[in-house]
Amino acid sequence: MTLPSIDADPFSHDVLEDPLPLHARLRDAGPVVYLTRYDVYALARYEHVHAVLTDWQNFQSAAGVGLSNFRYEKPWRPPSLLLEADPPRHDAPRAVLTNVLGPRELRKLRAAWFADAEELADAVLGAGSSGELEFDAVTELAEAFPLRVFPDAVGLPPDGRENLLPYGEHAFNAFGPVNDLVEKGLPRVAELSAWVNSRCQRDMLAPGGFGARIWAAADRGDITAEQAPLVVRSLLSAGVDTTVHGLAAVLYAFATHPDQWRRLRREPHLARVAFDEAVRWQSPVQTFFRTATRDVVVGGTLIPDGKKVVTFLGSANRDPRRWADPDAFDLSRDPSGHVGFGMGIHQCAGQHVARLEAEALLTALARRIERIELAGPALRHHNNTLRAWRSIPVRVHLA
Ligand code: QZP
Repeated sequence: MTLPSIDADPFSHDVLEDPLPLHARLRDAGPVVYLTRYDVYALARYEHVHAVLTDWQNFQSAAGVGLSNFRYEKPWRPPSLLLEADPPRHDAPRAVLTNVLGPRELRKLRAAWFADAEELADAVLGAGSSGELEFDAVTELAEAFPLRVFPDAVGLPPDGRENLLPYGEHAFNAFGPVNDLVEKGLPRVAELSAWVNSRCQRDMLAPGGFGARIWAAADRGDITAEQAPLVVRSLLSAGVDTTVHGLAAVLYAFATHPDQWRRLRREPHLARVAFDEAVRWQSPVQTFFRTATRDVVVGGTLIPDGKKVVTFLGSANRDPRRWADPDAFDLSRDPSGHVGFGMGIHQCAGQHVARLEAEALLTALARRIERIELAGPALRHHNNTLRAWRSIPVRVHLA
């Protein structure tokens, strides 16, 4: 079989505005498609995305999970001990973070985060009032809620928290090519990195938080004291923008699917399914790369040693070979098995945190809002990795 090749740019503004046509084209062209512009092998079908993500022996992360190949290029920051590492080096930091962000630890946060969501909902919607109002669901809810709960849970001091979103924004752009999106971030990289790195130190992190628990793991010898700040850095890199755009995705989904909102109001226990279905449907994290560690065959195609492959998570999550009616946002569906949180040994370590945030916020909103609809055009925010929103103007009718 000859390898289909395409010269499209997945990181062009056209595609970032609406990636779905490119996804369909890639899936239909074959199991593996060569992207001439970047000399990488694209996987866009569920079966092959899943296969590559669960095969860390043949597809390593230590050469970087963006376009840049660390075999040949110097990374923009010291590589992550989790994301950009393979077993065995990956395993101790991963075990520590999995434990710190695990269900057991999160049960302690649950009541506080539900109360925070109630407070935020009251502040945005006006306590006790009725009628209708309009606001931007991105700034007022999707950004406001994670910024209210997550930095406190990490144990960050109050100053400089406004740096978290711009740092994440650049980190996610930096997984793509050095295009205009990366270039516009460059002037602030040194300053933002210095701020983030300083906050990873032990004396910056309040007792009881995720950060202090990572340092406690270093005291126990589960990781070294040199590793601890980099594990904290993973929290600060991956923990904010992702949940902002995950929450934006589910709010957009409900604003455009009034029947599904009515169903959530009747059956509020569906909040968690709704969030996972929105992560499948929008895939806030769109692409991740791996590097072939040897000549390896996928879907009948040889991928040469050292070459980059790019997995299109958003495409796998709407592959009609895997999902019935993939473009529908549907609370009746079982979205489990989606690759929006990745798959395999690197699958999102913070997914329980993200789900808890979503459950708290949706529960508070479902109690108060009878109907939510778009009050104007929702605007995309272009990022090389994130499927993100700049603005989602909504009108809500209060219960
Ligand atoms: C970013 C890190 C969607 C993700 C890949 C997000 C992410 C995860 C980990 C790190 C950064 O460890 O720095």
